[in-house]
Amino acid sequence: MKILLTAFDPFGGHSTNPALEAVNRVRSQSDGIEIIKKMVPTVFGDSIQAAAAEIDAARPDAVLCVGLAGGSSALCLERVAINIDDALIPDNQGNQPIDRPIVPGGPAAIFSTLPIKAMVQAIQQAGLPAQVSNSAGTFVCNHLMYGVLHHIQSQRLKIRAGFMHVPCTPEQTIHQPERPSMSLANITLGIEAAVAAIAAHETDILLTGGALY
Ligand code: PCA
Repeated sequence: MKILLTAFDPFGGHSTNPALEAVNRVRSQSDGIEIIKKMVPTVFGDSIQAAAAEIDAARPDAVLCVGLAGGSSALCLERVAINIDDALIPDNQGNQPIDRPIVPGGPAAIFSTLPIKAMVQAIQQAGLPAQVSNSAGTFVCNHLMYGVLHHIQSQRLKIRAGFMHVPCTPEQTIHQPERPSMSLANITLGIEAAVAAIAAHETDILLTGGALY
């Protein structure tokens, strides 16, 4: 099985992006899983183009896009991407779209096709906090997730895809001690557990993962 991992370059004033650092540390080969890695720019449009080109060239069986969610305390498996860009901050090229559809006329939302519950469970079993998230935001991460899933749907590719948000590292929070963080080693471990769950589960398991509000 071949799995493509994508991660973003640093953005929004951060000097590093733990998603990228962790993806770079993930073992490239384990238990019959071949990992391909692709850095994508934190830029509306270009991020989807870069990931779609890599998908078309490498033809992976599954795609896991990884991004930073500053302020989150757990590894978050995104359930759904919505067809809207509404940027609170500019991307790395100064674009700041407001209420713009990602794909005009496209579906309002597209669900992850990865086994997110199994991935949450695998990460928890590795001893790390993980949860299903019901919103990937409206910045470049949601944009990429929607774009990748829409590309796969419209090209009728047999590829499962989805998105995982990761917390800041402790190094990023030294001046904001109240901000949650997770070490790079643990983020890497969590991604590896998630990857193993993708390979082990063709379909998802039935496990509570909803939210009351
Ligand atoms: N996180 C941002 C964009 C790039 C990244 O790593 C987001 O959550 O949209």
